[in-house]
Amino acid sequence: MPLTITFLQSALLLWSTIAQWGFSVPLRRGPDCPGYSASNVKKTDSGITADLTLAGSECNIYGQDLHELKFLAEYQTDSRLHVMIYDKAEQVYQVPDFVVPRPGGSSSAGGSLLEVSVEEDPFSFMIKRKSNGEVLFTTEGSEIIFETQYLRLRTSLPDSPILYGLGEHTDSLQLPTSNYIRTFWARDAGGVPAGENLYGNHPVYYEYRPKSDTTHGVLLLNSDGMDIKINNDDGQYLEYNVLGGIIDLYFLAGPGPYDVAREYSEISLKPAMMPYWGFGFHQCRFGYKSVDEVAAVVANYSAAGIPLETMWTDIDYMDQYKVFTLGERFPLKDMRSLVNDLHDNDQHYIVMVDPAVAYQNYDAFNRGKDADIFIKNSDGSIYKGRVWPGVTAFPDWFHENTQGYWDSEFESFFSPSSGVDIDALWIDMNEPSNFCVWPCASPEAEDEGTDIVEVKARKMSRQSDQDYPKRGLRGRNLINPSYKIKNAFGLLSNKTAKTDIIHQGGWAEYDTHNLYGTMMSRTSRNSLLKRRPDKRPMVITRSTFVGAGSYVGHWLGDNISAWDQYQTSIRHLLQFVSFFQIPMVGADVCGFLGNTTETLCARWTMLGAFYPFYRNHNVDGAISQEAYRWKSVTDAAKKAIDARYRLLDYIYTAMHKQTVDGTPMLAPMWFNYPTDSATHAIELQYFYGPALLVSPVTEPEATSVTLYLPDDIFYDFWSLKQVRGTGGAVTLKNIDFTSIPVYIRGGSIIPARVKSANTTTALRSEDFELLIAPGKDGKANGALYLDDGESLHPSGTSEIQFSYDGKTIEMNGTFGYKTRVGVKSITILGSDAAKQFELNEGLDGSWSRDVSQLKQISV
Ligand SMILES: *[C@@H]1O[C@H](CO)[C@@H](O)[C@H](O)[C@H]1NC(C)=O
Ligand SMILES: *[C@@H]1O[C@H](CO)[C@@H](O)[C@H](O)[C@H]1NC(C)=O
Ligand SMILES: *[C@@H]1O[C@H](CO)[C@@H](O)[C@H](O)[C@H]1NC(C)=O
Ligand SMILES: *[C@@H]1O[C@H](CO)[C@@H](O)[C@H](O)[C@H]1NC(C)=O
Ligand SMILES: *[C@@H]1O[C@H](CO)[C@@H](O)[C@H](O)[C@H]1NC(C)=O
Ligand SMILES: CC(=O)N[C@H]1CO[C@H](CO)[C@@H](O)[C@@H]1O
Repeated sequence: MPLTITFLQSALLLWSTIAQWGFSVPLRRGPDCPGYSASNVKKTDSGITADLTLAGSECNIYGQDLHELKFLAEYQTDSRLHVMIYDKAEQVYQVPDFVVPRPGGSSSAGGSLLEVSVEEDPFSFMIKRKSNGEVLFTTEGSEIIFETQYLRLRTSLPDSPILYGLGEHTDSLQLPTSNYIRTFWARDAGGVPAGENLYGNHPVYYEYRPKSDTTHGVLLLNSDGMDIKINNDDGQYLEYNVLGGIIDLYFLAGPGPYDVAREYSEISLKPAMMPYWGFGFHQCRFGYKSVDEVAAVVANYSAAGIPLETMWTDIDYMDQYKVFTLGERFPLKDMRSLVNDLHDNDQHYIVMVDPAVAYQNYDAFNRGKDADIFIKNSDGSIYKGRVWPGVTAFPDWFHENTQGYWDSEFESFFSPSSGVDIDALWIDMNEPSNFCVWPCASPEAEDEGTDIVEVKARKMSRQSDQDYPKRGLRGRNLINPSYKIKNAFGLLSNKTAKTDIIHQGGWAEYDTHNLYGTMMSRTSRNSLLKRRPDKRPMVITRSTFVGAGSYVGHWLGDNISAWDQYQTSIRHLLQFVSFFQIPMVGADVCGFLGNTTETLCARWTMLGAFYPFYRNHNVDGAISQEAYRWKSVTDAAKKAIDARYRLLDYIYTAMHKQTVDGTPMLAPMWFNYPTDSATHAIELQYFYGPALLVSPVTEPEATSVTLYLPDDIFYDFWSLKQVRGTGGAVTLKNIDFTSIPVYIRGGSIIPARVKSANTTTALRSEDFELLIAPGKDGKANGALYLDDGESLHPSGTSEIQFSYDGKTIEMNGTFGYKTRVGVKSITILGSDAAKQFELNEGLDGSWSRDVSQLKQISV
């Protein structure tokens, strides 16, 4: 197949180009340090413990070596092994359990899929897969360094390892294996190229081993700044270089990629279920200058006949960008009537809230000051930065009063009876972002310079170590540690909160910077729950850490209206949904920064319909890009929303499953075809739910696409025609700008609404049809989850399975959700034209029908 070869060759070419990006500095192994020797090694059926002692004189390369450590390996479940190396005194910072609750659990070596072993002198540890003895992780041959401000841990890996994860990044989905550095330090990073640190931090990787067809995962649960280096200059390895904290590793045995994702969800916690309406189409932009303009956009969507589910407002609504205020062009009376009109039409409203509170004499600031919730300098004064409103203070999410403060600001400002009655929330700038460049000596000055002043370390002021276990060693240089991670903003404190800040309770910003967005996320979710205790909150955040998905969704940040970013959005999205358990994710449709074009906007509007979170959003000053601005984009939006809404229950079901057991609702190709090596690097095609393969046109202005179809049966979603995948490339031509190639995977049953609607509320009264796409064995199955779409704890839910064996279509399951809606028809796809049959069954109890007895309604 020449096409296949060409396709793979170009993929390889692209691959090597990506692998060569940017990193001119060769990675070198750090200086040799003595490592540790183990004593008092105790092996039990549930794991291993040992004492570790520095095995020579201190090497103190980037701090001071700790002399006495402890090693703990515990089999927590049959597929999860926890390994910790921590200081004997337990003073070194550990990610607080109340931010990322640990799963715990105790199981036995006998039942485990993994096996841990240690070498005593020099100390090293090794993790093997028990079934085949394959070494998954080993520190042998590379001494562990554990210093006050530097940890180094290296595992050797097989040659050309197949690795994924380690985000948030915009690099290739399958990670480069040489000269590659991933930096973990939350950063406000608009429109950046690949290779730099971004908003969120998820130090977990997934590795596929082709020899055994197994996948495993490794999480380093550590929130300090770090560089993870992957290189092959000294054998192939992956090396953690961390600024502090402890070595806290979770090994997940898989053995399949979906298994690893589900196992990871036991640590990250299951994602929060989103409201049904959250899957509707959203419109936003930065730069709507008045409430009238916002209302006009809503009206124009309606006039254009494009279903708009939710209208958003960026920071424009505020008075001079001060949180919890309304600007003069957004008067309360008009805001309330906008929201009422939206609600009357079953539409929704969302606004942005930033963490930074203007340092000015106004209510929100004064109340925060009274509640003492702002981050403070060592002299007790409020720490100042500069964000949208000018000089700002930042809430300390560790402070015991902050939740109450945030709740009450929400309660009054977003009051249903007297405030702006929002339906969900958007939180931004929570890395936290600070426009003020280090040293930020006078945040009041607009032109705060970049002069480097002398960097002084401040000693942490604390009563005694004993009072603050696991909160961080004293006496560290919290501003300028000697090990330099590759933060694209340089110094750790540059353009964010100062890292020598000590939060209430004794935690240093140095150690907890990467948690700021997630702590704000949780606090904000709680505040929404306070307002509407029975309703599922939807919060969309920018900065995330391990576990954030259990509170919030995420938009991919400030992208550029450019074709390459449209492409990047796919791999960026997959990271979050498939690897990090944050499923409610989407990129700004049509692009954020710069001017979009009609063709890009049309394509992106089609693609966005297959993101979990579907929102058009644009920057201030750029040309307008609402879907109704161009004829082709209007057509694209109508067609895309029509398909998305008919499939809404299908994807809602997939999301529900992820919230229950961690099965990713979106998957990269290789998750479904791991043994097909051609799928490993594919990042422009993906599965939307278990059954739909999305393969958009990706090249600028192109109307054709060459895609890969594995050896399997597929059906074109639009024409319902069978397409036999052969494990090779397929070139599609004449794909106009209002089309997107989508395939149904053989073996699937998709419950779809018969008709779309103008709102998701109206959609809920439409009947279903079943699209039955038999696999190679002629069989198919699918699922449908139903609930009221909005309750936090719905009183009745239905979990329905459909199965088809070639003759009989059957529905069974549980039927707690009462609905008048039923299943009107089934459409059976095949090598001939699809056949549709009348059905008229309900969704309130099991049934089974012989297809040969059904009345055919079309040929
Ligand atoms: C809404 O549509 C009208 C009529 O086409 C147009 O004049 C106006 O500029 C549009 N406003 C917005 C905000 O889209
Ligand atoms: C801070 O970031 C700016 C880029 O935004 C850079 O020019 C400057 O050198 C950085 N300063 C430090 C101290 O890293
Ligand atoms: C966007 O288009 C507007 C209007 O044509 C133009 O004034 C502006 O410079 C453009 N912006 C960019 C970033 O190209
Ligand atoms: C949606 O509203 C438009 C008018 O704006 C109407 O023409 C169309 O029929 C409606 N669609 C549905 C599915 O109700
Ligand atoms: C429903 O049917 C499927 C396939 O026939 C079966 O695997 C499943 O156990 C059944 N579930 C219930 C709740 O009866
Ligand atoms: C900071 C940044 O580059 N953000 C996003 C821009 O858009 C692409 C795709 O939409 C994202 O993947 C980027 O991460």
